[in-house]
Amino acid sequence: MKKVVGSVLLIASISPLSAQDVHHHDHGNTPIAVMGGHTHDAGGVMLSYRYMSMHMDGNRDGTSRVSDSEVLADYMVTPTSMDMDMHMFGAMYGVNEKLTVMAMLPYVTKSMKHLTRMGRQFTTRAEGIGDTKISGLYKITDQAGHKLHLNLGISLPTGSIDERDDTPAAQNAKLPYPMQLGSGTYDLMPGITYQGEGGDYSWGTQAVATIRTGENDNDYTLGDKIELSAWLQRQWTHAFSTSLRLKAQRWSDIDGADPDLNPNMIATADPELRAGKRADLLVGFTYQPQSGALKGNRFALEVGKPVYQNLDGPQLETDLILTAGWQYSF
Ligand SMILES: [Cu+2]
Repeated sequence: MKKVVGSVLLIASISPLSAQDVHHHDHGNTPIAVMGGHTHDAGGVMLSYRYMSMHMDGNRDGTSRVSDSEVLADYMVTPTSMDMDMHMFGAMYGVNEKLTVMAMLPYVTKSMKHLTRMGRQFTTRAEGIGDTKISGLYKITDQAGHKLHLNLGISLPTGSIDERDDTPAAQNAKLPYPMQLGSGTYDLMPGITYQGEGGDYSWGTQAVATIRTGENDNDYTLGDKIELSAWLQRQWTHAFSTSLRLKAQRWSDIDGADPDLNPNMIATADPELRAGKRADLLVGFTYQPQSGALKGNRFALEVGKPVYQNLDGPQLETDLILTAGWQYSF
C-alpha cells in the first residue's frame, strides 16, 4: 500500500495528469497491437476486441524485390498479393496482485491472389477460427514508474491446418502453409515486458518467443519465432495519446512437410522457403475518456510499415499492418 501511494505521489508530482489518471495508466498504456503488454490489479477485468489487417504485395528474395516473371521462371504459379484480416476477442482478469490471466480467440480471414505461367489469375480463400492463446502475466516488480512482468503464454491448436480451395490445377486442393489458419501444434510463448513512465511519457519493451512443440497431424512444425518490440508513448491530453513503436521479428523455416503439397509448383508450398526477418515502424493513437459515459473504454489504432525485410524467398513481402481496437476495463 505504501508503495502504491508513493508511486501515485511521484507520478502526480512530475506529471500534469491528475492522480485519478494514474489508475487508467495501469489499464493498457501500451500500443494496441502489443499482446500482454500490461497487467491488471487484483479483481480487474478487461474485455477487448481487436481488428488486425495485414497486406502483402509482391515477392521478395533476401532484401530485394523479385518480379512475377522472375518467380514464374522457376515455378508454375506465383502468389502476387495476400490479405489477412483477424478479429480478436480477448479477456483479461487480475487474479491477485501478482498474476493476471488472459485469453484470446481470433477469427481469421485469408485471401491470396495468384498468377500462373500461362497468365491466368486466381484467388484462394480460407476463413475460420485461429489458434487460441492463453497467458499468465506474472509481475516481477511494480515500482514508481517502472514495471516488469513475465509473459507465460501457450497457443492451442484450435486453428485449421486442412484448409482447401479450388485452384486451376485441382478442385478442393490443400492450401499452402501461409494460407492455413493455425500451427497445428501446442506452442509455448514465453516473454518479458517492461513498462516505464514519467511526465507525459511512457515507454516499454517486450520480447516474446513462439516455440513450437512436437509435430502437427500433417507431418510438419512451423518455424519458431522471436519478436522484440520497443515503444514510446506521449500523453497530449487526459484522454489522448500517440505512440511510436519499432518491432523486430525473426522466424524460421518449417520442419517436415505436408505430404499433400507440391513444393515444385509454388514457393508457398516449400517448407524451406518460409524463414525471414522483418522490422516494422508503427504509429499509434489512443483515445481513453477519463469521465462521462465512455469512462473505462479505450479506443486505439496502430498502423505501420516494414522498414527492413529479409526473406528466404521468393516470399510475399509485407506492406502494411493495421490494428484497431476497443478495450473496456472495470
Ligand atoms: Cu488488460
